[in-house]
Amino acid sequence: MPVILPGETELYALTDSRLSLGRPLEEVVRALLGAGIRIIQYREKRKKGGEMLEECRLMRRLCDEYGACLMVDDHVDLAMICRADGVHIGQEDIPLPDVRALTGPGMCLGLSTHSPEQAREAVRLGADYIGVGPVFATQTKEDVVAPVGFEYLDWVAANISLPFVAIGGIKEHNIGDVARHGARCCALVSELVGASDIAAKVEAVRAAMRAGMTRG
Ligand code: 3NM
Repeated sequence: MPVILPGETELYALTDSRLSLGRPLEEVVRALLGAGIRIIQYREKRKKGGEMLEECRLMRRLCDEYGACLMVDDHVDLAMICRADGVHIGQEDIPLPDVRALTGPGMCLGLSTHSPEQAREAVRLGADYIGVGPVFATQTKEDVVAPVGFEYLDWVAANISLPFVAIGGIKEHNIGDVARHGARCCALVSELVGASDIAAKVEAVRAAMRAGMTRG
């Protein structure tokens, strides 16, 4: 199955067990995939490698079942062992060329960026897509840079030809504005995994995003 890139699908979900209202990973991920999410990133900051690997393997099985793309945050080793479709890295992680040297050309590599300089560098380094954020303030990511607002998003939409995903504080009530500023894919953490009815939330968020695009 070919890797699905941001831009080919509107919503990109990330896991976070601390925000999932105590529900098991399988329940949360099945709800997301069942609601039509086609890119999902395993993102856990405080678990041990063994537990993370088991969870990545579970997500690989679920993504195969639903025909979805599995990304792993930071951990290139886990991504390779569980046969993820790709790895997402941040500015302070192992540099992209070193990750590429390990994975080979077949894996999708995403890089978080927060400025035009970082976006240009991501293109030069051969990222497959970039993250653009945080668009709004967020409590979900520790040590996050100040919100970049729409200014950086507008710049990326006008100047960068790579697929990109907007991230950071995106909710049902503001995703229409993000779409109007050129985002064709948005990544959400707390809004989706923290919803009591995940399927209903995915549907509402998707509808709000489409409404923003058509008003664009
Ligand atoms: N990366 P929420 S912001 C994982 O700006 C992540 O690169 C960001 O969580 C970036 O949707 C972020 O709950 C957290 O605000 C997004």
